[in-house]
Amino acid sequence: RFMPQKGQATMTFGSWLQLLLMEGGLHNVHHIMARKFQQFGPIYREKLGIYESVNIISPRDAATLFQAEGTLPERFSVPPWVAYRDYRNKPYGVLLKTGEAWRSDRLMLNKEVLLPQVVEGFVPLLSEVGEDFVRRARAQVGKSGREHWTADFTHELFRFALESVCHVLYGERLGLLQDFVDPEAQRFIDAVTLMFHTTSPMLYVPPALLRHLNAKTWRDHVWAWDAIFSQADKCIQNVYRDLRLQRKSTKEYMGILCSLIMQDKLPLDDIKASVTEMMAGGVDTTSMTLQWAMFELARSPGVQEQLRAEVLAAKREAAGDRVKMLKTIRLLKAAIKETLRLHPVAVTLQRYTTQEVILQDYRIPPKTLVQVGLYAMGRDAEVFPKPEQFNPRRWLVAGPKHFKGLGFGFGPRQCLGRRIAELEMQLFLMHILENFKIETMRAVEVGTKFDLILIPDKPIYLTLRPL
Ligand code: HEM
Ligand code: 2DC
Repeated sequence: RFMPQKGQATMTFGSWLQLLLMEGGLHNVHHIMARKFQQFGPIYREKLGIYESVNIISPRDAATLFQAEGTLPERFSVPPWVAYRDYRNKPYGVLLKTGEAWRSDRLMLNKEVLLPQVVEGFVPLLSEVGEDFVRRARAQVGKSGREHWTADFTHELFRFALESVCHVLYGERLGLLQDFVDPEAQRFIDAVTLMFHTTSPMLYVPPALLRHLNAKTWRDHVWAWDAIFSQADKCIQNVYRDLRLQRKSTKEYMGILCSLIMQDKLPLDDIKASVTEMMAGGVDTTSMTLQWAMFELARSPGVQEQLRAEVLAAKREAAGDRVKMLKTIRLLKAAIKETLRLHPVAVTLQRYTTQEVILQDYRIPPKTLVQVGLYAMGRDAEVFPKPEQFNPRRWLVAGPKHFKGLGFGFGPRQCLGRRIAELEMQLFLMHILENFKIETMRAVEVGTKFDLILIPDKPIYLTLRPL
């Protein structure tokens, strides 16, 4: 049998436009998809504008898909991102490259950002930023004249995330956790948010068409990428100059960019393109995940206490050695997985099949776009019993977890920043749990909004109370 008759959700251009214009439809891609899985079952076909895809939800089907992906996996290439680079004649980094060009860049980058021995060197850099966040939070408590700090932490976490990723990329501090924030760095943060925000309305418009639109969304999108590229370029030039003038001391770790330049195995333009992507990719992703993690911990004080006990015990045993501590905090790691289950950054993972793949009793031909409904999977009761419960322990008990923890994707094309993101989040939560109780107003329900990445649909107010 070719594709399911029962599970068809074909969309005409008209009905797709309608979906976009429908109030909130644009921001509800994840809910719409979850509903379609309920309606049509675990495999259905859909057409969005000119793009056609087969959508799947089960970990077993995801396993089959990824096991057949080969050495040059390709995901859906976000059209406005491609259109911008072609419009401005900017080089692609690993995010948008394909084929052998992607592979050779990616293999070089892997050695500098994913290799365990190298990644261990990020620990002091990221831990330092976490400590500074704690220091800042204490100062805010002092200023408030009360015994706590209550706020919407979105912007604080954006700055924390950019400070963190820049510390490992450039080996330098930007000072974003001080009272005075460099307006250029702030502009970069705002540009990344605007870039994501303006991507979603143009997501299924063919790139060739996009530029001819001259719509406000496209102009804003171009403004945002221009700001991202120019700011990243300044940071890169600074490091390059310091390196040439031998202002960098070769004793300590000098950052990912320095290592890449000194290796001299990638052309500088390719290094720049991928470093720019990492700088931009390192802001909204980890910060939103941390915000959700704190929200869930605030709503589950019992779990929060268990995590704190684990962290404090680890600290005692490791005598404060963060590398050692990171090896024993299993529940904290599970809590981050659990956060990404309920609140994934990516609504789906996608792959183009290269060979025929058989999923259940459906035959999927080569060159088909297949999407794994990550958000829907995380909330499917058949995959995760009592899915509404935030229960990190579910990741630690016996039972199959095969292809269930896919928050960073899978295989050779998985998230390049995965280890940076994980360490950054683990260290941040360690420092917070050691110093503060996290609280929230229990009554407020917060939903999810699709803004290219998934984000909270309203501000989350959190309270940090010194222990
Ligand atoms: C790709 C998630 C943080 C840079 C991806 C993908 C996912 C993802 C799902 C697609 C993977 C696939 O197709 O299999 C996340 C999550 C993050 C995070 C959940 C944090 C909570 C970061 C950070 C950086 C980054 C901090 C930069 C340092 C990238 C890049 C790619 C990517 C460059 C494209 C890789 C390629 O195509 O070869 N990420 N990400 N991400 N991510 Fe992340
Ligand atoms: C968006 O239908 C919805 O990690 C689309 O750090 C399919 C799709 C394709 C690629 C996904 C994207 C979605 C969400 C954002 C992701 C992206 C791949 C990488 C990117 C998941 C699910 C992200 C946020 C990167 C971004 C780096 C960029 C700022 C240079």
